Amino acid sequence: MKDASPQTIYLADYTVPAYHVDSVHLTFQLHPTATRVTSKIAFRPNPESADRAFYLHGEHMKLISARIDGQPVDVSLTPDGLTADVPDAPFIWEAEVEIDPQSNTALEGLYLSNGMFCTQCEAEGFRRITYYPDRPDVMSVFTVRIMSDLPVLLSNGNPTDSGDGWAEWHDPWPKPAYLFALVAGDLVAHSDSFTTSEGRDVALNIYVRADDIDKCAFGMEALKASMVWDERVYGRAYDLDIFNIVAVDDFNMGAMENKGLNIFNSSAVLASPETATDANFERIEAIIAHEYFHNWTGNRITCRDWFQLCLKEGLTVFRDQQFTADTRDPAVARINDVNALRGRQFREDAGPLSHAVRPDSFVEINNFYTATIYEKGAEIIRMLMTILGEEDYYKGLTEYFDRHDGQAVTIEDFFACFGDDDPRLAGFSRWWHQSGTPHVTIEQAWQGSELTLTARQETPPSAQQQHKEALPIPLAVGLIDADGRDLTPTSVLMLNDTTQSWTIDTRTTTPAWRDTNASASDQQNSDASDAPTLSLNRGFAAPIILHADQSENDLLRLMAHDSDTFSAWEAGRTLALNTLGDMARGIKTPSDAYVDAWCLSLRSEDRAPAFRALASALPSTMDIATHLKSQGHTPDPQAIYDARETLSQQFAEAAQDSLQRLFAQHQVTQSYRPDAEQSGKRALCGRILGLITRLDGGAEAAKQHANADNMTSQLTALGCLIGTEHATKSLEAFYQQWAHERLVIDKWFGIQIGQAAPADASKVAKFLTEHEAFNVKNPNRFRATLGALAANTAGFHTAGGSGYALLADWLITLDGINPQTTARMTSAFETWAMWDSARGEKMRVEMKRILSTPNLSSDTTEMITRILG
Ligand code: 0A1
Ligand code: ZN
Repeated sequence: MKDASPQTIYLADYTVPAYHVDSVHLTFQLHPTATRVTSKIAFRPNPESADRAFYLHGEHMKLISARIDGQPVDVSLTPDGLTADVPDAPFIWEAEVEIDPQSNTALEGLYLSNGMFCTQCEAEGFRRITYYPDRPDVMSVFTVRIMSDLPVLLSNGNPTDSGDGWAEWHDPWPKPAYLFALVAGDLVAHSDSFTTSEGRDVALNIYVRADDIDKCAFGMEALKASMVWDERVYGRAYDLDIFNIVAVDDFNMGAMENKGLNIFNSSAVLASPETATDANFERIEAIIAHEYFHNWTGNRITCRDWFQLCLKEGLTVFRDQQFTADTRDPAVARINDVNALRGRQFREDAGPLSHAVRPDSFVEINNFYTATIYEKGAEIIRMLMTILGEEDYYKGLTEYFDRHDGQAVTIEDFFACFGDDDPRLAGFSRWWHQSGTPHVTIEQAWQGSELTLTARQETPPSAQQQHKEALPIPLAVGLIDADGRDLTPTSVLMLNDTTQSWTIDTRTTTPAWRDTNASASDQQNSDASDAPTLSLNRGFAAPIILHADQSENDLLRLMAHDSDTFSAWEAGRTLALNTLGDMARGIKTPSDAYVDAWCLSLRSEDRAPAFRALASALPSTMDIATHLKSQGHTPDPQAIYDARETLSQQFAEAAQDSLQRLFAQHQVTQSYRPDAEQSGKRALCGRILGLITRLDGGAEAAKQHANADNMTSQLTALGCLIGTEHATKSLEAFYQQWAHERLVIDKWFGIQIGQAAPADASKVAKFLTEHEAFNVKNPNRFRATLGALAANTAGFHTAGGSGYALLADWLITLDGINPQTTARMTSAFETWAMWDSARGEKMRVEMKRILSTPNLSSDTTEMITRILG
């Protein structure tokens, strides 16, 4: 068990490690219930530390023996480690411990997954393997000997020697313990090779169970593309002779960037056209890139302490977003990024879990692998690039790699590489320290042909930070005329103060913005229909909530014509939010102009199918609820659900005449490729099939479901059929067809719950938790079931509270098995204050019930306590 009274850890308390580690030798004698780990570690007192206390982390293990410089030593065991008296000079520590991988259901440290030994050491899993100073600023060179009868024995670095029943690995690059990895199993490899720009030949392998060998080719291509991209764009080449990826069925997160031995959740690497959807392929490509890019941003340069987590995660997410934008359609990629940011990070930042990208304190670091640290962290790097321009951005990055290679550093070290005193970056570091999403209100005023734009920013106070300062916000602004032509190129206006104004004379030949002090308030809004229209926050250059109060006409113009594809989508989304919000409140029906524009956009040959698929989708129930809340209304999830249904039906009827034609026109006839072009067409056809189903009761979808030769088409059709008379038969057929494929059965669980009508969702979820294929110990299956319930907003938030109770029951059960996944899933309750008081209270009651569970983990305790506030 963990320490019973978890401590809050403060950034301000950081001190350098008392000892350096010069080398680590580990020997593993693998056994399912009694693995012996022998360590031989060379310690050296750190002259920069005044502290001589010798402390090693260690949990969940039995100490067999300990020696210093060959002599047995007495140690004092603490609940989470040990202390000992040590010489005041370099010394060799040797210890033997015993651990039990089989009973390790937490999936941290060394554990067993379907007979395969594997490890997860980030953030603090290594301390479950042996006694060690388990902190990221202790970096060392590791040599690892694995003894086991299993045929494949892997660790970090390069293989150095092997024999019957053993293998040895050596990693020449100093690394913190969180990047340690070991795998042993009955595995087969999909192999390839790569020659780096520096001329190094690298062996590439994806290790999987034999059944999965046909699902590795795409991942391998993605890996090679990532290697090429990082050399081309960031000048970073790979640095070992071998790069291994292993697919594991039981894994808490997506994947892990262990040096030279990435371990992946099988859902984040295995794919074949028959078993994986286009969205799966795209996610796999992004995660492979992400983990590979960590080799430089995370591994070669790592974090000094866990408060700096965004240093590696925000930067690496930004790099994987750039890679996806380069590999696929950049506008579509950006829309997907922003949808994810709003859906997870804005939501987090608006509630009780709001925290800074670089927090000042935490209890359980595992609870800080958040959307804020990852996604907002990436947005900050994006803004850095927007403000500095590409050339200076890459110059700063090169400086960072040159200056800090081999070190464990801080956000300040990173930021200093861009020139501490660059006036363009004044105040920029606040983005890392201040939590909350800034609201920016835009007013426009016309005087003749002159337009004055006034921007005002405000970040609402949050529980941990009452006072918020103005942030430097890059506002990317365009101006388009009545025919939709750009009057100016996109201009980046820097909003540094609380309020600022800029003026532009729209009649000059090359209109340009200039700073003004003019207040917009005494001037007139233009109501001339031929006045130019502002296109705001183009490309979502800043992660802000914009209040621009643009007219329906302006939004329709932007939706149809904006040269910034992201902003065209954004205008359509704003129109949809306004419409659905009003419908949910029962105060308005959709305007004809909006419905016509939506039909036009579905048919528009000028835009890529992938874009049209996104543009024709309605904002999520949660997005609409958030929108209503920001307008001061209490959202009713059922009313929002009904509004979405009504509008979708209206769209289907309005577009009726063109649906079959569009559906036929965009069918993919070539053999399956998961690339941007084909997947865009399938996404559009999927949208259209949803509309057709509203009109034909599912006949077309049932046909597609029965005949599909790829998972995207099959699953899309199955999703359409839920709620129709074809549902039961199709779900049964799907299960029979795919019962042997775990990742496909996860989809089967997820789609039934995710697409269930509100009144059915928790009943379906409960029924499926009793299904023979449900497995509480497998995080993917648990998420596919209970996570899908939480994501079905109207279904989870039914007025009776059955969704809340079911989730709470299962989180209580899971906590004793896997605290990390339990804690992450408590965020389903983070929106309690958004709903009416009856719902909010029911959510609080369930959270208190969880909290009162005897022996609740510190992970879950921290999360629930923070959410309750
Ligand atoms: N560093 C990995 C994700 C990861 C984080 C934490 C984990 O356990 C607490 C596991 C994996 C990444 O960013 O991909
Ligand atoms: Zn990462």
